[in-house]
Amino acid sequence: MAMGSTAEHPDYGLPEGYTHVYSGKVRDLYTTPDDRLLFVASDRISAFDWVLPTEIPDKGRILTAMSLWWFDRLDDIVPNHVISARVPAAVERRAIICSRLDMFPIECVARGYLAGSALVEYRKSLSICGLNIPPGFKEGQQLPKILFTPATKAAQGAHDENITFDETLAIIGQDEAQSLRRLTLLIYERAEQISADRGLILADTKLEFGARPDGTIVLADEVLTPDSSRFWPADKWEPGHPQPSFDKQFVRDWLTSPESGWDRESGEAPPPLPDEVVEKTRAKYIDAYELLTGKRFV
Ligand code: Q0T
Repeated sequence: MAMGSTAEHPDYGLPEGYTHVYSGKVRDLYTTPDDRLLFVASDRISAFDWVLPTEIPDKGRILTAMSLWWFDRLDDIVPNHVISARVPAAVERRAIICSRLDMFPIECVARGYLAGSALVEYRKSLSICGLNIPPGFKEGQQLPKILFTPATKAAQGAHDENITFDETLAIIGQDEAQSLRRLTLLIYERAEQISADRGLILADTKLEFGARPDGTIVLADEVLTPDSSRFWPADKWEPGHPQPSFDKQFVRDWLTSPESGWDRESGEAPPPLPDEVVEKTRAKYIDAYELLTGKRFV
């Protein structure tokens, strides 16, 4: 699984003085010798809540480049945690040096379209995170207004839990909750506009924020990548059914095909991906990067 010294986290062959602090499904965080953080985007890919046993070459580099591109386009709205893209050679172009923040324990999600957990909640309650939505909306349809739908970060393996704005207030306080909502909606609006200019619908996006010691709110994590956001080609958008995933559709289709021999309900780990699925998926990540940024991925 391309993991290193322990089964728990990868060892990229980083120099001495870099200490592993945390790993998510597809990202790894290390402290640096000068007390900053090294945020590494791995080539791991997840699907159906599993981290797959096969990596997608360059995925981490593509998503790092995309995230940096977006941070640049948002920095008049909110400062971000990026200090530098100069990182140890072992993680060249797939990592950033970032500042250590006190993270808010809230996943800040903005949604313009009905998909994912919002669709599930809407069908159950005609509401999302306590916000009422009129009946009759179809899967994938544009919502009557952009929603801030916060969630609490679940332990690894579990799903994030959607919460109401009042619950958010109770966790982080009124001022912080209002600031995070305002920033999340502003960022979504900016990113949606930029995406639309490139022929993409930004259906939703998940953001994470932290605070500096002086209280300044800072945008952290990785932003507006296909791992954190739903991008749909506008010309193929058709409400009423699930929209194909921009990046992971080949993976999902193969895993659920008889060819894979995998039963999603079995509880068994998924099998390795065939080379062709890996290559087509890599090409989709590159397409997304090039379409959005107008730059070639080298
Ligand atoms: C964090 C302090 O998914 C996460 O990390 C992926 C490896 C969530 N997470 C973020 C932090 C960050 C960031 N980003 C920061 N700048 N300062 N903590 C911790 N976990």
